[in-house]
Amino acid sequence: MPRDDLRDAARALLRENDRGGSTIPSPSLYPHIWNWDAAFCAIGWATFDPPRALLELERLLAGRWPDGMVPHILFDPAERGYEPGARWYGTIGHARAAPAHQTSSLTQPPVAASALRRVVQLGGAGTHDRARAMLAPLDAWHRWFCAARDPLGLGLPAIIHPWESGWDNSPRWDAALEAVPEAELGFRRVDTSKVDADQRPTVDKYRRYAHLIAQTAARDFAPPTPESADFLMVDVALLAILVRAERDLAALHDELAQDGKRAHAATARAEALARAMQARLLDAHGFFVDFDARRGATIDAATIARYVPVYAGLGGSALVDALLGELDDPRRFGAPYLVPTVALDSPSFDGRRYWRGPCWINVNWLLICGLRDAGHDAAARRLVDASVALVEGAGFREYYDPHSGEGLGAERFSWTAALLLDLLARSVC
Ligand code: 2M8
Repeated sequence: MPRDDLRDAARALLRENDRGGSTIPSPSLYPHIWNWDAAFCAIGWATFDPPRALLELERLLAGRWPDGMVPHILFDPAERGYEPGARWYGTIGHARAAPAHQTSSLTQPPVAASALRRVVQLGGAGTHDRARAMLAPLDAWHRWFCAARDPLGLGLPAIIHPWESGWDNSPRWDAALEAVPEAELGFRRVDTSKVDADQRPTVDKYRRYAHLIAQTAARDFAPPTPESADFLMVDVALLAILVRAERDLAALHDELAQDGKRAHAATARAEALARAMQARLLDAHGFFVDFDARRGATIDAATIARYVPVYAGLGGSALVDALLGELDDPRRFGAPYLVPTVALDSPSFDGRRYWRGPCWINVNWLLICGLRDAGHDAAARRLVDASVALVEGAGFREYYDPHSGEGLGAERFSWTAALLLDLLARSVC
Protein backbone atom coordinates (compact mmCIF):
# COMPACT_ATOMS: atom_id res chain seq x y z
CA MET A 1 0.00 0.00 0.00
CA PRO A 2 1.44 3.46 -0.81
CA ARG A 3 2.60 5.12 2.40
CA ASP A 4 0.30 8.11 1.82
CA ASP A 5 -2.70 5.77 1.88
CA LEU A 6 -1.44 4.09 5.02
CA ARG A 7 -1.05 7.47 6.68
CA ASP A 8 -4.58 8.49 5.69
CA ALA A 9 -5.97 5.21 7.05
CA ALA A 10 -4.13 5.68 10.36
CA ARG A 11 -5.45 9.23 10.74
CA ALA A 12 -8.97 8.07 9.92
CA LEU A 13 -8.71 5.40 12.63
CA LEU A 14 -7.69 7.92 15.28
CA ARG A 15 -10.59 10.17 14.30
CA GLU A 16 -12.96 7.21 14.43
CA ASN A 17 -11.79 6.27 17.96
CA ASP A 18 -11.88 9.88 19.17
CA ARG A 19 -14.45 10.32 21.94
CA GLY A 20 -14.54 14.11 22.13
CA GLY A 21 -10.91 14.72 23.09
CA SER A 22 -9.65 11.33 24.14
CA THR A 23 -8.94 8.30 22.02
CA ILE A 24 -10.25 4.92 23.14
CA PRO A 25 -7.76 2.10 22.47
CA SER A 26 -10.28 0.04 20.49
CA PRO A 27 -14.06 0.10 19.99
CA SER A 28 -14.14 -3.70 20.04
CA LEU A 29 -12.51 -4.18 23.45
CA TYR A 30 -11.33 -1.06 25.31
CA PRO A 31 -13.89 1.80 25.44
CA HIS A 32 -12.24 4.00 28.12
CA ILE A 33 -9.02 6.05 28.45
CA TRP A 34 -5.91 3.98 29.16
CA ASN A 35 -2.79 5.72 30.36
CA TRP A 36 0.07 4.72 28.08
CA ASP A 37 -2.34 4.24 25.18
CA ALA A 38 -3.26 7.94 25.52
CA ALA A 39 0.41 8.92 25.45
CA PHE A 40 1.06 6.84 22.32
CA CYS A 41 -2.06 8.32 20.74
CA ALA A 42 -0.82 11.84 21.48
CA ILE A 43 2.38 11.00 19.61
CA GLY A 44 0.28 10.02 16.60
CA TRP A 45 -2.08 13.01 16.78
CA ALA A 46 0.98 15.29 17.01
CA THR A 47 1.94 14.40 13.44
CA PHE A 48 -1.17 16.08 12.01
CA ASP A 49 -3.03 17.92 14.80
CA PRO A 50 -0.81 19.11 17.70
CA PRO A 51 -3.65 20.92 19.58
CA ARG A 52 -5.63 17.67 19.57
CA ALA A 53 -2.54 15.84 20.83
CA LEU A 54 -2.33 18.27 23.76
CA LEU A 55 -5.98 17.61 24.58
CA GLU A 56 -5.27 13.87 24.75
CA LEU A 57 -2.64 14.45 27.44
CA GLU A 58 -4.70 17.06 29.29
CA ARG A 59 -7.60 14.60 29.54
CA LEU A 60 -5.30 11.88 30.85
CA LEU A 61 -3.71 14.10 33.50
CA ALA A 62 -7.12 15.37 34.63
CA GLY A 63 -7.63 11.95 36.22
CA ARG A 64 -4.64 12.23 38.53
CA TRP A 65 -4.93 11.40 42.21
CA PRO A 66 -4.11 13.90 44.97
CA ASP A 67 -0.86 12.05 45.70
CA GLY A 68 0.32 12.50 42.10
CA MET A 69 -0.48 9.07 40.64
CA VAL A 70 -1.92 9.12 37.13
CA PRO A 71 -4.27 6.11 36.92
CA HIS A 72 -4.08 3.38 34.36
CA ILE A 73 -7.75 3.70 33.35
CA LEU A 74 -10.08 6.72 33.37
CA PHE A 75 -13.57 5.33 32.96
CA ASP A 76 -16.31 6.82 30.84
CA PRO A 77 -19.27 6.40 33.25
CA ALA A 78 -21.71 6.08 30.33
CA GLU A 79 -19.83 3.16 28.82
CA ARG A 80 -20.79 -0.39 29.88
CA GLY A 81 -18.80 -2.48 27.41
CA TYR A 82 -15.73 -3.28 29.55
CA GLU A 83 -15.26 -5.26 32.77
CA PRO A 84 -13.94 -4.72 35.39
CA GLY A 85 -15.40 -1.22 35.64
CA ALA A 86 -14.78 1.58 38.14
CA ARG A 87 -17.05 0.30 40.92
CA TRP A 88 -15.07 -2.91 41.18
CA TYR A 89 -11.87 -1.00 42.05
CA GLY A 90 -13.57 0.68 45.00
CA THR A 91 -12.15 4.07 44.08
CA ILE A 92 -15.35 6.06 43.50
CA GLY A 93 -15.63 8.82 46.11
CA HIS A 94 -12.52 7.64 47.98
CA ALA A 95 -10.47 10.43 49.56
CA ARG A 96 -7.23 9.21 47.99
CA ALA A 97 -8.73 8.96 44.48
CA ALA A 98 -9.36 11.52 41.75
CA PRO A 99 -12.13 13.81 42.99
CA ALA A 100 -13.95 14.31 39.69
CA HIS A 101 -13.22 11.15 37.71
CA GLN A 102 -13.86 7.44 37.94
CA THR A 103 -10.53 5.64 37.74
CA SER A 104 -8.71 2.39 38.44
CA SER A 105 -6.41 2.18 41.46
CA LEU A 106 -3.27 1.40 39.43
CA THR A 107 -0.88 3.29 37.17
CA GLN A 108 0.92 2.40 33.92
CA PRO A 109 4.28 3.13 32.24
CA PRO A 110 4.87 6.91 32.26
CA VAL A 111 5.21 7.64 28.55
CA ALA A 112 3.28 10.94 28.79
CA ALA A 113 6.21 13.36 29.34
CA SER A 114 8.04 11.93 26.35
CA ALA A 115 4.85 12.22 24.32
CA LEU A 116 4.46 15.84 25.40
CA ARG A 117 7.99 16.61 24.29
CA ARG A 118 7.23 15.16 20.86
CA VAL A 119 4.02 17.23 20.63
CA VAL A 120 5.99 20.40 21.44
CA GLN A 121 8.70 19.53 18.91
CA LEU A 122 6.11 19.12 16.14
CA GLY A 123 3.65 21.80 17.26
CA GLY A 124 6.12 24.59 18.04
CA ALA A 125 5.43 27.79 19.95
CA GLY A 126 1.64 27.43 19.63
CA THR A 127 1.75 24.48 22.02
CA HIS A 128 3.93 26.06 24.71
CA ASP A 129 1.34 27.55 27.06
CA ARG A 130 -0.79 24.44 27.29
CA ALA A 131 2.26 22.19 27.49
CA ARG A 132 3.72 24.30 30.30
CA ALA A 133 0.57 23.77 32.37
CA MET A 134 1.18 20.01 32.23
CA LEU A 135 4.69 20.10 33.66
CA ALA A 136 3.66 20.21 37.33
CA PRO A 137 1.34 17.15 37.15
CA LEU A 138 3.95 15.21 35.20
CA ASP A 139 6.62 16.16 37.72
CA ALA A 140 4.39 15.08 40.61
CA TRP A 141 3.62 11.74 38.95
CA HIS A 142 7.30 11.02 38.28
CA ARG A 143 8.20 11.85 41.89
CA TRP A 144 5.33 9.67 43.12
CA PHE A 145 6.98 6.53 41.70
CA CYS A 146 9.89 6.63 44.14
CA ALA A 147 7.92 8.25 46.96
CA ALA A 148 5.08 5.70 46.99
CA ARG A 149 6.48 2.60 45.35
CA ASP A 150 9.90 1.97 46.81
CA PRO A 151 9.16 0.46 50.24
CA LEU A 152 12.57 -1.21 50.46
CA GLY A 153 14.45 1.98 49.61
CA LEU A 154 16.18 0.41 46.61
CA GLY A 155 15.97 3.58 44.55
CA LEU A 156 13.89 1.43 42.16
CA PRO A 157 10.10 1.85 42.22
CA ALA A 158 8.01 -1.30 41.91
CA ILE A 159 4.67 -2.20 40.37
CA ILE A 160 1.93 -3.83 42.43
CA HIS A 161 -0.02 -5.50 39.62
CA PRO A 162 0.88 -6.95 36.20
CA TRP A 163 -1.58 -4.44 34.67
CA GLU A 164 0.75 -1.63 35.77
CA SER A 165 3.48 -2.95 33.49
CA GLY A 166 1.25 -2.77 30.41
CA TRP A 167 2.75 -6.21 29.55
CA ASP A 168 -0.05 -7.76 31.56
CA ASN A 169 0.30 -11.41 30.65
CA SER A 170 4.08 -11.57 30.20
CA PRO A 171 5.94 -14.70 31.38
CA ARG A 172 8.01 -12.22 33.40
CA TRP A 173 5.25 -12.25 36.02
CA ASP A 174 4.46 -15.99 36.05
CA ALA A 175 6.62 -17.05 39.00
CA ALA A 176 5.44 -14.23 41.26
CA LEU A 177 1.79 -14.75 40.29
CA GLU A 178 1.99 -18.44 41.20
CA ALA A 179 2.20 -17.37 44.84
CA VAL A 180 -0.75 -14.97 44.58
CA PRO A 181 -4.05 -16.46 45.81
CA GLU A 182 -6.97 -16.75 43.41
CA ALA A 183 -10.03 -14.64 44.30
CA GLU A 184 -13.58 -14.64 43.01
CA LEU A 185 -13.72 -12.31 40.01
CA GLY A 186 -16.80 -10.38 41.03
CA PHE A 187 -17.31 -9.29 37.42
CA ARG A 188 -18.15 -10.90 34.10
CA ARG A 189 -15.22 -11.24 31.75
CA VAL A 190 -16.24 -9.69 28.44
CA ASP A 191 -12.83 -9.88 26.77
CA THR A 192 -13.16 -13.56 25.91
CA SER A 193 -16.54 -12.99 24.28
CA LYS A 194 -14.95 -10.44 21.94
CA VAL A 195 -11.56 -12.06 21.29
CA ASP A 196 -10.73 -15.80 21.14
CA ALA A 197 -9.89 -17.05 24.63
CA ASP A 198 -6.59 -18.49 23.34
CA GLN A 199 -5.43 -14.92 22.69
CA ARG A 200 -6.24 -13.67 26.21
CA PRO A 201 -5.03 -14.47 29.76
CA THR A 202 -6.22 -17.69 31.39
CA VAL A 203 -8.93 -17.77 34.07
CA ASP A 204 -6.50 -18.38 36.94
CA LYS A 205 -4.50 -15.29 35.93
CA TYR A 206 -7.64 -13.16 36.12
CA ARG A 207 -8.45 -14.55 39.57
CA ARG A 208 -5.00 -13.57 40.79
CA TYR A 209 -5.41 -10.12 39.22
CA ALA A 210 -8.67 -9.84 41.17
CA HIS A 211 -6.96 -10.73 44.44
CA LEU A 212 -4.32 -8.02 43.93
CA ILE A 213 -6.97 -5.38 43.25
CA ALA A 214 -8.94 -6.40 46.35
CA GLN A 215 -5.74 -6.20 48.39
CA THR A 216 -5.06 -2.66 47.14
CA ALA A 217 -8.55 -1.57 48.16
CA ALA A 218 -8.27 -3.35 51.54
CA ARG A 219 -5.14 -1.26 52.16
CA ASP A 220 -7.23 1.82 51.42
CA PHE A 221 -4.91 2.52 48.50
CA ALA A 222 -2.03 3.30 50.85
CA PRO A 223 1.51 2.73 49.52
CA PRO A 224 2.46 -0.97 49.50
CA THR A 225 4.86 -2.75 51.82
CA PRO A 226 6.24 -6.27 51.29
CA GLU A 227 3.80 -7.43 53.98
CA SER A 228 0.74 -5.77 52.47
CA ALA A 229 1.34 -6.42 48.76
CA ASP A 230 1.49 -9.92 47.28
CA PHE A 231 3.05 -8.59 44.08
CA LEU A 232 5.91 -6.09 44.23
CA MET A 233 7.98 -6.15 41.10
CA VAL A 234 10.74 -3.93 39.75
CA ASP A 235 9.98 -3.85 36.01
CA VAL A 236 12.98 -2.93 33.81
CA ALA A 237 10.85 -1.86 30.86
CA LEU A 238 8.81 0.57 32.97
CA LEU A 239 11.97 1.92 34.57
CA ALA A 240 13.60 2.54 31.19
CA ILE A 241 10.48 4.46 30.15
CA LEU A 242 10.66 6.47 33.38
CA VAL A 243 14.35 7.31 32.87
CA ARG A 244 13.64 8.64 29.41
CA ALA A 245 10.52 10.45 30.58
CA GLU A 246 12.49 12.22 33.33
CA ARG A 247 15.05 13.42 30.78
CA ASP A 248 12.30 14.61 28.45
CA LEU A 249 10.61 16.38 31.37
CA ALA A 250 13.91 18.06 32.24
CA ALA A 251 14.20 19.33 28.65
CA LEU A 252 10.63 20.67 28.81
CA HIS A 253 11.25 22.44 32.14
CA ASP A 254 14.21 24.13 30.47
CA GLU A 255 12.66 24.96 27.12
CA LEU A 256 9.15 25.96 28.20
CA ALA A 257 9.61 27.33 31.70
CA GLN A 258 13.31 28.21 31.89
CA ASP A 259 13.11 26.38 35.20
CA GLY A 260 16.66 25.19 35.73
CA LYS A 261 15.95 23.98 39.25
CA ARG A 262 13.19 21.56 38.25
CA ALA A 263 15.10 20.56 35.11
CA HIS A 264 18.10 19.71 37.24
CA ALA A 265 15.97 17.75 39.71
CA ALA A 266 14.38 15.66 36.92
CA THR A 267 17.80 14.96 35.42
CA ALA A 268 19.13 13.96 38.82
CA ARG A 269 16.19 11.56 39.31
CA ALA A 270 16.84 10.03 35.87
CA GLU A 271 20.52 9.52 36.60
CA ALA A 272 19.86 8.11 40.08
CA LEU A 273 17.42 5.59 38.58
CA ALA A 274 19.85 4.66 35.84
CA ARG A 275 22.61 4.14 38.43
CA ALA A 276 20.36 1.99 40.61
CA MET A 277 19.41 -0.10 37.58
CA GLN A 278 23.09 -0.63 36.70
CA ALA A 279 23.95 -1.46 40.29
CA ARG A 280 21.10 -3.87 41.08
CA LEU A 281 19.47 -5.17 37.92
CA LEU A 282 22.35 -6.24 35.65
CA ASP A 283 22.82 -10.01 35.43
CA ALA A 284 26.07 -11.88 34.70
CA HIS A 285 25.45 -11.59 30.93
CA GLY A 286 24.96 -7.81 30.99
CA PHE A 287 21.16 -7.94 30.70
CA PHE A 288 18.83 -5.91 32.85
CA VAL A 289 16.48 -8.27 34.68
CA ASP A 290 13.23 -7.67 36.54
CA PHE A 291 13.44 -8.01 40.30
CA ASP A 292 10.85 -9.51 42.61
CA ALA A 293 11.18 -7.14 45.56
CA ARG A 294 9.03 -9.33 47.82
CA ARG A 295 11.13 -12.42 47.47
CA GLY A 296 14.46 -10.79 46.70
CA ALA A 297 14.67 -12.81 43.47
CA THR A 298 15.69 -11.78 39.97
CA ILE A 299 13.40 -12.89 37.15
CA ASP A 300 14.82 -15.04 34.43
CA ALA A 301 12.37 -14.83 31.52
CA ALA A 302 13.54 -14.67 27.92
CA THR A 303 11.47 -11.71 26.77
CA ILE A 304 12.22 -8.68 24.64
CA ALA A 305 11.82 -6.52 27.78
CA ARG A 306 15.51 -7.11 28.45
CA TYR A 307 16.23 -4.85 25.45
CA VAL A 308 13.81 -2.04 26.28
CA PRO A 309 16.57 -0.25 28.27
CA VAL A 310 18.07 0.73 24.87
CA TYR A 311 15.09 3.13 24.67
CA ALA A 312 16.75 5.09 27.48
CA GLY A 313 20.29 4.65 26.16
CA LEU A 314 21.05 2.16 28.94
CA GLY A 315 23.30 -0.84 28.47
CA GLY A 316 25.54 0.86 25.91
CA SER A 317 26.72 -0.72 22.68
CA ALA A 318 26.93 -4.19 24.24
CA LEU A 319 23.16 -4.31 24.77
CA VAL A 320 22.46 -2.95 21.27
CA ASP A 321 24.83 -5.51 19.73
CA ALA A 322 23.16 -8.33 21.66
CA LEU A 323 19.74 -7.13 20.43
CA LEU A 324 20.91 -7.02 16.82
CA GLY A 325 22.39 -10.50 17.19
CA GLU A 326 19.17 -11.95 18.61
CA LEU A 327 17.03 -10.28 15.93
CA ASP A 328 19.05 -12.26 13.38
CA ASP A 329 18.82 -15.53 15.29
CA PRO A 330 15.80 -17.63 14.18
CA ARG A 331 15.80 -19.45 17.53
CA ARG A 332 15.54 -16.24 19.52
CA PHE A 333 13.84 -13.06 18.24
CA GLY A 334 14.53 -13.53 14.52
CA ALA A 335 10.93 -14.46 13.57
CA PRO A 336 9.49 -14.08 10.05
CA TYR A 337 7.58 -11.06 11.45
CA LEU A 338 9.30 -8.79 13.96
CA VAL A 339 9.61 -8.41 16.89
CA PRO A 340 8.26 -11.31 18.98
CA THR A 341 7.86 -10.32 22.63
CA VAL A 342 9.11 -13.69 23.91
CA ALA A 343 12.10 -15.63 22.52
CA LEU A 344 10.92 -18.29 20.07
CA ASP A 345 12.84 -21.04 21.85
CA SER A 346 11.44 -20.19 25.27
CA PRO A 347 9.00 -22.75 26.72
CA SER A 348 6.74 -19.80 27.58
CA PHE A 349 6.48 -18.65 23.96
CA ASP A 350 2.92 -18.57 22.59
CA GLY A 351 2.62 -16.68 19.32
CA ARG A 352 -1.13 -16.00 19.73
CA ARG A 353 -1.62 -15.15 23.39
CA TYR A 354 -1.30 -11.57 24.42
CA TRP A 355 2.09 -10.50 25.78
CA ARG A 356 3.42 -14.08 25.55
CA GLY A 357 4.97 -13.93 22.08
CA PRO A 358 3.04 -11.78 19.59
CA CYS A 359 4.55 -8.64 18.01
CA TRP A 360 3.30 -5.30 19.32
CA ILE A 361 3.85 -2.02 17.47
CA ASN A 362 4.53 -0.11 20.71
CA VAL A 363 7.35 -2.48 21.63
CA ASN A 364 8.80 -2.15 18.13
CA TRP A 365 8.54 1.61 18.53
CA LEU A 366 10.46 1.62 21.83
CA LEU A 367 13.25 -0.42 20.23
CA ILE A 368 13.29 1.74 17.10
CA CYS A 369 13.67 4.94 19.17
CA GLY A 370 16.57 3.39 21.07
CA LEU A 371 18.31 2.08 17.97
CA ARG A 372 17.98 5.41 16.21
CA ASP A 373 19.40 7.31 19.18
CA ALA A 374 22.31 4.85 19.30
CA GLY A 375 23.07 5.66 15.65
CA HIS A 376 21.90 2.30 14.28
CA ASP A 377 19.78 3.77 11.49
CA ALA A 378 19.76 0.70 9.28
CA ALA A 379 18.57 -1.55 12.10
CA ALA A 380 15.92 1.01 13.10
CA ARG A 381 14.81 1.20 9.46
CA ARG A 382 14.47 -2.57 9.34
CA LEU A 383 12.09 -2.53 12.33
CA VAL A 384 10.12 0.37 10.81
CA ASP A 385 9.68 -1.68 7.63
CA ALA A 386 8.74 -4.74 9.68
CA SER A 387 6.10 -2.70 11.54
CA VAL A 388 4.68 -1.31 8.31
CA ALA A 389 4.57 -4.84 6.86
CA LEU A 390 2.50 -6.09 9.81
CA VAL A 391 -0.07 -3.33 9.38
CA GLU A 392 -0.18 -3.63 5.61
CA GLY A 393 -0.73 -7.34 5.87
CA ALA A 394 -3.31 -7.49 8.66
CA GLY A 395 -4.57 -3.97 9.41
CA PHE A 396 -4.39 -1.97 12.63
CA ARG A 397 -4.61 -4.80 15.12
CA GLU A 398 -3.64 -4.98 18.77
CA TYR A 399 -0.91 -7.60 18.16
CA TYR A 400 0.33 -9.99 15.50
CA ASP A 401 1.49 -13.60 15.24
CA PRO A 402 5.28 -13.46 14.62
CA HIS A 403 5.22 -16.60 12.47
CA SER A 404 2.31 -15.79 10.16
CA GLY A 405 1.79 -12.05 10.57
CA GLU A 406 -1.90 -12.75 11.39
CA GLY A 407 -3.64 -9.90 13.20
CA LEU A 408 -4.83 -10.79 16.72
CA GLY A 409 -6.64 -9.31 19.69
CA ALA A 410 -8.63 -6.11 19.40
CA GLU A 411 -9.47 -4.52 16.06
CA ARG A 412 -9.10 -0.87 14.96
CA PHE A 413 -6.39 -0.50 17.61
CA SER A 414 -5.38 3.10 18.23
CA TRP A 415 -1.74 2.94 19.33
CA THR A 416 -0.88 0.79 16.30
CA ALA A 417 -2.21 3.59 14.07
CA ALA A 418 -0.71 6.40 16.16
CA LEU A 419 2.79 4.98 16.36
CA LEU A 420 2.74 4.05 12.69
CA LEU A 421 2.07 7.72 11.97
CA ASP A 422 5.11 8.66 14.03
CA LEU A 423 7.32 6.06 12.32
CA LEU A 424 6.19 7.23 8.88
CA ALA A 425 6.69 10.90 9.80
CA ARG A 426 10.22 10.27 11.04
CA SER A 427 11.25 8.12 8.06
CA VAL A 428 10.06 10.69 5.57
CA CYS A 429 11.34 13.82 7.36
C1 2M8 B 1 -4.31 -4.36 27.99
O1 2M8 B 1 -4.69 -4.28 29.37
C2 2M8 B 1 -6.04 -4.22 29.82
C3 2M8 B 1 -6.03 -4.03 31.33
O2 2M8 B 1 -5.42 -2.82 31.65
C4 2M8 B 1 -6.87 -5.45 29.49
O3 2M8 B 1 -6.33 -6.44 28.98
O4 2M8 B 1 -8.08 -5.41 29.74
C5 2M8 B 1 -2.77 -4.21 27.94
O5 2M8 B 1 -2.25 -4.60 26.69
C6 2M8 B 1 -2.35 -2.78 28.28
O6 2M8 B 1 -0.98 -2.59 28.04
C7 2M8 B 1 -3.15 -1.76 27.46
O7 2M8 B 1 -2.86 -0.47 27.92
C8 2M8 B 1 -4.66 -2.01 27.54
C9 2M8 B 1 -5.45 -1.12 26.57
O8 2M8 B 1 -4.91 -1.18 25.28
O9 2M8 B 1 -4.95 -3.38 27.22
